[in-house]
Amino acid sequence: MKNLSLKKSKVCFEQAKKFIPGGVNSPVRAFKAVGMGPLFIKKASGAYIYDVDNNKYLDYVLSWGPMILGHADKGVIKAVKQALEKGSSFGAPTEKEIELARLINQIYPSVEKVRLTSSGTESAMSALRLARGYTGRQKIIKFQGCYHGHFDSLLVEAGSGSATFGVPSSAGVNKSFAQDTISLPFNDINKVKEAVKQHKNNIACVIVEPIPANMGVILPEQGFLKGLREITRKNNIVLIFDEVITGFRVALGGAQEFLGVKPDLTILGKILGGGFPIGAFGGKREIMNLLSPDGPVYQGGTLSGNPVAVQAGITTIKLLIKNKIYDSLNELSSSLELGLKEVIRKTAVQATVQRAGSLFTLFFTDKKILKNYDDVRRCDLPRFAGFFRKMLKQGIYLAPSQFEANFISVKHAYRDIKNTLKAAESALGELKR
Ligand code: KE4
Repeated sequence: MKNLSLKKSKVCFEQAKKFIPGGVNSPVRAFKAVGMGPLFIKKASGAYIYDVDNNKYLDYVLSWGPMILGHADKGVIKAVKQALEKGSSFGAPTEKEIELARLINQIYPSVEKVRLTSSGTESAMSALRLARGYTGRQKIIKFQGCYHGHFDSLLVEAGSGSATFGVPSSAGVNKSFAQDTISLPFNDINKVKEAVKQHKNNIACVIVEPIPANMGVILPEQGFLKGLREITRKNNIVLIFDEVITGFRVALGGAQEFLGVKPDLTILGKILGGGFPIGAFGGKREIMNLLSPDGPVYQGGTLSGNPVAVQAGITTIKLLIKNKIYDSLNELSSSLELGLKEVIRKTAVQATVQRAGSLFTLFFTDKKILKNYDDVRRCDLPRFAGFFRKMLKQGIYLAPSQFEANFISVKHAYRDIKNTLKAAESALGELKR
């Protein structure tokens, strides 16, 4: 397997570290979990991404999800250019925000009203405050390995980057914050029942990734989400679905459409902005009406509803609807899953694949099914890192952590799947030896 020339990325990394903590603006990009320095990217187009050493890779990270249409989609770029020519930010309401809010409500009927923000973290943080304001209660329930951005209350046994570094709870998070966060194993409805019984009437919300992707892709067991819905409804607890990854990904209407369970509040992001900074939180009118300026729960943002990001989102969503992408995207994704399972069988490496729509993770484990964070923590992380590096050398750019998901775009073709499977067979074969 040829060695990659990453000379320029290495030089960039040294320069970046002089001015930027860890040389990156988001930890998981540092590639620490895969034992190498990060790639510095020069450009991307369609399903491909190019680094500063002119290496070309098939991209399964897609900016951690947003680029479902592929990079540099011509329709999105044209619409964004036109929006940009009218000015980039006004700090005042625009008609386009009404159009995007209406689109979200049409696609997510549970979202009767929605507030736009600039990131998933900002949306999760605001949704939590709103749930506490609405219920007058303090405690929240989240699930180990689920990640909802870097808000203090939610950086307790979180997934994604914080799991990647084995730092489930971040430094700097006040004990008082962590004390109000009850972190339970995903897929264990009895633990939820026990926690609700123990902290009766003091739980404001349950926040969950309905299909967790920040500990790799974990599938909800039959009845788990329905059980959450029943328990929260019975105890007047706000059920929050964090659909920042699953929204517009596993189905146009996200996991709530895919699995048929409706939350009280929904958090959106990533695809919603088509690659531009955006987040959103929304849900029942009676809850959302508590938000300032009409209600007592304060929330705001300079660039919330930014006209350029909003236009990118509207264009992206309209293209997803017009091109009816989900059946063919899911078929392509299924062919990759089945192909990888066949390669794992042939090479007899201890690994398995879990997928939801066009979201998937290859786990290095002897387990047939991974149900929660503990299962993922037992994976063979060094073997994952070796597999990642061998795939990268063959031009396949996977998510650089066992605790992340991979994403497929409409620009990935069957020949790309074929090449991925060929590279995986060679990489797994080498790992086996
Ligand atoms: P942002 O603040 O990064 O826009 O969104 C936070 C967030 C909230 N909820 C879910 C389910 C998420 O997955 C995320 C962010 N996802 C990570 C990747 N797993 C973003 C990548 C990064 O942190 O650099």
